[in-house]
Amino acid sequence: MCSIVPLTIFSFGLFGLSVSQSVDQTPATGWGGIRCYDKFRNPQRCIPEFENAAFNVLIEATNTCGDNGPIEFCRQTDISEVKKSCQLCYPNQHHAKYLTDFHNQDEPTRWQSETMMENIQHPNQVNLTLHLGKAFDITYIRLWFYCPRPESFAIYKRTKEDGPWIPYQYYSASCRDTYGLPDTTRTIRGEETRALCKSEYSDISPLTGGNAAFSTLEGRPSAYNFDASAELQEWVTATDIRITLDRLNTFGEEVFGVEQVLRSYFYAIADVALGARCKCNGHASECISSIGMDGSRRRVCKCEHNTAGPDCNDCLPFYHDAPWKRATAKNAHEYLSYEERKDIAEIINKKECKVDGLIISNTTISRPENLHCKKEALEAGDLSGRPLKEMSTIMIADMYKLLNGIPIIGVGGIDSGEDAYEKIKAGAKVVQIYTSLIYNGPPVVTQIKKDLVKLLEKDGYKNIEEAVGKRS
Ligand SMILES: Cc1cc2nc3c(=O)[nH]c(=O)nc-3n(C[C@H](O)[C@H](O)[C@H](O)COP(=O)(O)O)c2cc1C
Ligand SMILES: [Ca+2]
Repeated sequence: MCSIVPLTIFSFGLFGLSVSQSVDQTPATGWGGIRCYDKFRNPQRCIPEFENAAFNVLIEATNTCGDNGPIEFCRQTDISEVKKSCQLCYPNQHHAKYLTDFHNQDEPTRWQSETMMENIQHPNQVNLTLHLGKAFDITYIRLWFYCPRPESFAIYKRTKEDGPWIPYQYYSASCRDTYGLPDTTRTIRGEETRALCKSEYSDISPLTGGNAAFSTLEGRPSAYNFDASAELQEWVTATDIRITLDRLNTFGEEVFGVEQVLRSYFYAIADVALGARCKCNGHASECISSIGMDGSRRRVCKCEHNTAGPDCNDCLPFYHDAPWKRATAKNAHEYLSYEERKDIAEIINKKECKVDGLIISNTTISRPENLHCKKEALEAGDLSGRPLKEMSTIMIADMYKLLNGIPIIGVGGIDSGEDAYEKIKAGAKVVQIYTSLIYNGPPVVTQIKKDLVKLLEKDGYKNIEEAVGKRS
């Protein structure tokens, strides 16, 4: 039985992430993305725009002031005198939706927990959980407190919706006692996906308006070579974020158990921002809303480069000729790399694989610079015919050197006896035409054969076989 392996000349590749430390308050979207094709329709690594992925996404809170009926809370108004002014909070007044809403910076809306009087202090904890609905590449997580920053709190992430919670960062004035970790700001190579504990944000001052910003790549040495670090690419990935508020900061006077004092200790946060890009592995410049089978709305990458899946993490059906890869800054992996071509040749060369021939190549989704039809070049779809000729001839010559005599069927832009001869000299034993047949009809075959005979004679070859692979 005869088997033929068509070898398409495309493949896919990887991408990195810029480190941003911006902590602006809740912009719905930020800096733009990068398109997947340049103006000549050549593929390039693309990325969706930078955005606040938490904006208007509902955070689940395990405790909210007023949820169990109105309760009284008192505000710390001055550090030295500790004056207290008390008021009630009502159901929905400090709902978790106010963590991610759009508000006036001067009068921010806020989520607030119950107070120490309702026993929210350590060892009890309050959790805030954010489900993103898909994977994002997280650059920073920023919290804007409306109370003193907690004495201890932690950030966790999930990389799959049903996966385990993975520690991302601990903040504590008592790192050792509370989390069993040293107080550090840097990791070392080999331990770059370890969550650190920092005491940086754990002072009781300021009493309100303090920020805590966690930059996912800060203090991690491979951040400067992010493209090559599979470890850090995984580290920045998250589908869900959880903040655990573990211990309230106090002035210490709560030990006397005075109700008004206990009512002055609670958690309150005005804003949670997540600086991130929708994770599309370098194969999409946009993340769009999609309605699932169950009617639920979620975001998915608008995949290009013949990829598919919510994160462009797979090849489209019938585009599995090359293995799936992330796109890199240097290479969107449109073409098979030399290593990949070598791998393919190695398999084909094995006798037990029983491959009788290789078709090189199929069409291209790139747009060579010398295309005359600039307008049509902007349309989506594959390109065949003359613009493909040189690309496929180069691929034939390359593969000819790697194959141990497995016949190559040369195809791509053959229009004349001269074109066919070029393919033969590059290494093709047989040639195939498609586009030219459409434009010129069957007589083109007779013409090609006649011209080919003349060219072979001119160079002193008795038959096609003798000319195969003779390109200098
Ligand atoms: C309209 C059209 C349909 C094609 N359909 C197929 C196909 O079904 N399977 C395949 O392997 N190649 C297909 N090809 C690719 C051709 O076989 C050929 O590899 C490619 O067009 C390059 O050769 P050409 O420049 O002579 O057209 C198609 C090409 C065109 C233009
Ligand atoms: Ca708010």
